[in-house]
Amino acid sequence: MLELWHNANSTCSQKVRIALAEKGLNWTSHHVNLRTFEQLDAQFLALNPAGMVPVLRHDGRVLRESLVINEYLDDVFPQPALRPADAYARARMREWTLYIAEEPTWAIKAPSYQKNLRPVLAGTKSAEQFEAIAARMPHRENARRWVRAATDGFTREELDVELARLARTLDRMQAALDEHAWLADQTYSLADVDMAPFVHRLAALGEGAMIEMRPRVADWYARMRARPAFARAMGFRPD
Ligand SMILES: N[C@@H](CCC(=O)N[C@@H](CS)C(=O)NCC(=O)O)C(=O)O
Repeated sequence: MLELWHNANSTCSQKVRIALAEKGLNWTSHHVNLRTFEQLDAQFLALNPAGMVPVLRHDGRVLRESLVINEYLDDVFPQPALRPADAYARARMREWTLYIAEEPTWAIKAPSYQKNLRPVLAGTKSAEQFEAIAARMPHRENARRWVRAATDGFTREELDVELARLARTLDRMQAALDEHAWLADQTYSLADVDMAPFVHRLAALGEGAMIEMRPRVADWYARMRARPAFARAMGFRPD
């Protein structure tokens, strides 16, 4: 039995939902409401002490970290393959998935928090109350960003620094897509699966021009959106 603790709008959860959908797997949803801090409940922290989604449980065994979960899914459910057969291309795919976990995953947070979180949080509590909630968040850097979004908000300059990081990611994609049809190779892989939610989020944040000005990336994004697995994963809504 496959169970996923996740959130509809979390990019890292979307990565795993795309992989599950590509493989046509059935799974049980445990939707974690990040706005009401269900990720900080003792029950959830017992599953992931980092207080973050996604978490996968497969036949009672727990896994965290979206990039690890997606490789695991491809190991256990090998069809259709989401990793290139060739060892070099597979290593290139891992370069991408690691880079995605380290760079766009973090760069997207400030612009996302500013646009999506700030309007619902700002003014609802005092700075001390927000600090008290953030004190419970195990990931200190994430807690700092969250308080910032809830209180003063990010400055234009700070947001531009993060958008410049994301622009470099798109440049890197454009260069890779000049070489082959998909990010790691001629074949679709976990590199594409893991990247898709971040490009989609940029578009949702009103930064679609960043995508459109890079034709190979725009074409890749159109091909991603055309995949039924992408629509299914992104369209997930909790009951
Ligand atoms: N490295 C982790 C990052 C997971 C992550 O950043 N999750 C976010 C949602 S996209 C989260 O759970 N945030 C909880 C919070 O903001 O308190 C992974 O890839 O699984």
